[in-house]
Amino acid sequence: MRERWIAAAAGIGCAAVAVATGSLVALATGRATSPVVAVGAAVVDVTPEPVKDFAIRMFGEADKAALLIGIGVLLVLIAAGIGLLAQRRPWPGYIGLASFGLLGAVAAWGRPGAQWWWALPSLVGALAAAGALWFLLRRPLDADPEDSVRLPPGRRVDRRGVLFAFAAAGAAGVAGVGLSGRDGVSEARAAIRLPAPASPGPAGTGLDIPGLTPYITPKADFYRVDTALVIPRLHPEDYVLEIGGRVARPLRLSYADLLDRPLIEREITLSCVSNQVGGDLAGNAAWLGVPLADLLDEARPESGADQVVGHSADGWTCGTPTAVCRDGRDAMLAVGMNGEPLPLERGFPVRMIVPGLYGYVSATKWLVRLELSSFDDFDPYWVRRDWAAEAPVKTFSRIDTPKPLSTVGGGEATVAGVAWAQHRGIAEVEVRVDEGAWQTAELAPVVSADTWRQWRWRWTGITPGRHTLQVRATDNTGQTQPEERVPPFPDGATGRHSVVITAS
Ligand SMILES: Nc1nc2c(c(=O)[nH]1)N[C@H]1C(S)=C(S)[C@@H](COP(=O)(O)O)O[C@H]1N2
Ligand SMILES: [Mo]
Repeated sequence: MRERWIAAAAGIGCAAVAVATGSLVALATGRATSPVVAVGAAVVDVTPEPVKDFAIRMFGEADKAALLIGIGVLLVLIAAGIGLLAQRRPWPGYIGLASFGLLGAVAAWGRPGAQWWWALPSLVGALAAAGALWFLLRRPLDADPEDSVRLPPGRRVDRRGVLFAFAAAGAAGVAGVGLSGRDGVSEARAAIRLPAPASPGPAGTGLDIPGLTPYITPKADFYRVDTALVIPRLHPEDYVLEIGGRVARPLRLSYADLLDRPLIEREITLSCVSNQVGGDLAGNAAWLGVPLADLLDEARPESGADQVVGHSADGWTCGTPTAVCRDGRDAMLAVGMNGEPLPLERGFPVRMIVPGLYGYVSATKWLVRLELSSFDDFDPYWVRRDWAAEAPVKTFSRIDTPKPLSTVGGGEATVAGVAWAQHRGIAEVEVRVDEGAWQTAELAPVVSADTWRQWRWRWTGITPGRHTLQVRATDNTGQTQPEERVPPFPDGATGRHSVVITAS
């Protein structure tokens, strides 16, 4: 029994050496990703839509951590199996480790924009693990026989050797942590002084009601949705944005070139197509950036180039109608959010923002290339997974307070929430209690049609018992939110949010 534990631990020790060495090599080479992350990213890309949807609902923003932990657990189990195999004969152990290395290498090669050397972390990691296994199998016979696994050809694996393998993996891990902070990206971001906008936007103010979503979303509370298992770290000094494809005049702009241009600052609400009725995948921020229409005018798109494809540094892609980018709305390449340089997880140094469209068709983070193409010629990441190619935001309204299933006392309450219909604007919000008549809510002032609007309604004469509050919004084109509930797939949810409370 005890021999088996040592053999399993030996396998896990070899895998630890592989992962730590592979991650170290990845960090040393710069752009290549660590083997576990490469495999994780490949899993994300091939996971069928319903499973991904389930994972997001189940784990929320912890979905990436859950995936990496899942891969880690699987890795430990397989490694333990390899250790047990090697206990009988060494070569199945070596074959197991080699298969691991190949899996990682193939996953890394499959990444968009992969170079041949992206396979190096996995291959070097597998070699290191094989070295560790060889070392474990050749431990001398004079080790404490109590703690050793006797092997048929007269060799043994002992506990000291296994501990040594873990120590080696730990050392490589510590070296990796040391290297990972060294790319200078965080320091470079902290040193950036953003220029004042040439065109500052009007600043909205919000209602201040306990439980109501604030008008401007602080960065820490802003929802985050992306496929990046590790956040791309782009150094602003090396940063180059290419504008190419079907244009008469391709452009190349550095980060400094972008900051040198006249910047606009606008409050714009961004929302995700995956948002459910009543959900919180939306946020409102002051974005500072370069007007996209000016850049497109300079690049001169060909007449048939009806799609602007945004390419992220990690290979994710996004398609926006060229006409929408040039119709006068504040589409921009954002460099700032709420008065500071874009946070790393928001797409530092440059992301796209287009008011009125869901994030997956407009808001490329870690933007490195804009490619003029056509909807006929190119399907971006989510469109390849059957989401709609064009996705203007649908009108939403949400009750933030009172909270579902809460108790309100005293016969009176303030009902409040937010509503959004970016670029059309919210004209009216109405609330009703149970099946009663719709009551008009008071709206907070807004600066443009591109932000959400807070609203409140004073509920008086509440009778004791259970009540259902329901909300609906009407946009500035006169369309009222439909009652019919449709799920987010493929172009955004509809339906009215309601909240059940108890009055005492
Ligand atoms: N590079 C990259 N950009 C991306 C995504 C992504 O997966 N990768 N997701 C998009 C989606 S679906 C949304 S809703 C917004 C979310 O932006 P946020 O994370 O800053 O809120 O980013 C968009 N930009
Ligand atoms: Mo999204």
